[in-house]
Amino acid sequence: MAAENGNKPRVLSGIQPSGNLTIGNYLGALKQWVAVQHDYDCFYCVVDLHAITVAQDPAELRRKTRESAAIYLAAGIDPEISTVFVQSHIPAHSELAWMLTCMAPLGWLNRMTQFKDKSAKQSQESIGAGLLNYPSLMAADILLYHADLVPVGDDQNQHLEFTRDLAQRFNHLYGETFTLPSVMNPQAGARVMGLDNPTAKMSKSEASENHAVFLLDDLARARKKVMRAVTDSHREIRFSDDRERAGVNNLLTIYQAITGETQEAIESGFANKGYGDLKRAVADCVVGTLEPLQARYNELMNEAGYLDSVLKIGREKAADIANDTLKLAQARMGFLASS
Ligand code: ATP
Ligand code: LTN
Repeated sequence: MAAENGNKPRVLSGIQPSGNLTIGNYLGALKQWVAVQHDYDCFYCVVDLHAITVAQDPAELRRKTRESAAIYLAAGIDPEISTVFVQSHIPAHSELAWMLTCMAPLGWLNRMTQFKDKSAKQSQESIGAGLLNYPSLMAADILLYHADLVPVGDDQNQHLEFTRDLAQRFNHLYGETFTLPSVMNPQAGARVMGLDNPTAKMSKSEASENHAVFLLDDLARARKKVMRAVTDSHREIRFSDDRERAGVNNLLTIYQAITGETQEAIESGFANKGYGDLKRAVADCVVGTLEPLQARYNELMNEAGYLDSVLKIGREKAADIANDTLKLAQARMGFLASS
């Protein structure tokens, strides 16, 4: 069952409103979302149901949910072209997630590296079962819309494999129902590393001060974070898989993801230059990305009612599709239709 608007294949993706969005979220996800929106029928949601897999303060969650939606628009998502909505506004996500949870083998869930990483940071008694079941909810998000493509950073590739496997299992057991989605990773920036610890993925939930540049960071602060990034004791500026050189590689990757230049052009541009020059160049292009985004963000937030009206239109459009798919899946699974 292919999803089409005109003849455009469909795209779906989401970001958790679990903190301040980072340049990792921007380069791994948002930037691709903006780039594909004219060529695909795009659905972008703020995945608040995913955010509660770790404890959230209610007032803060509400605030971050609006803030995240506004950042999508400020980054260049055009709500006239793309559908922007909040996951919890559409109950079908939770309903299909439960059906999929019941079919998801524990063995598959236990193998998810995101679950292993996040659960290792908490005691068994404090980990909610939602953290383990997280991928079934993500599968529901994607399958409800018959998405063909899912633009994400590469940390999500395993969840995409899981989604395909689960969709295949459902189709096999109950008949062709879901489209099998493919993952879409950016060429550069699929995994931006922490500035203070370049062997760990940059994450919005990491508390240390110089770990991440946030999209709404004050520009001077963003610059300072880049200038303080961990490097190494070598001198040569080149891309490298060497763990010891991960800091410089990360700075070069951020530069490449923002400028779109080839690795060869970047390396020759930095020949005979020092790490200070590299950091200044990266800081300039990071600030150059943040500045217009923040200006649009402030405008949007000052326009009373605008964001809420975008989310309402998005909800209506998304709900129509999601409810149809849910009904079909329920019928296939054997639920009695309500009269
Ligand atoms: P959290 O720390 O709360 O788990 P996160 O910062 O890892 O969150 P998510 O909301 O889980 O962010 O991810 C949203 C999108 O951003 C996903 O597509 C994910 O792959 C991408 N993403 C997140 N961090 C990075 C990163 N460091 N580099 C590239 N892409 C990233
Ligand atoms: N699990 C994703 C966020 C997410 C998502 C989705 C991404 C939830 N549902 C559907 C793509 C499609 C993450 O980045 N942690």
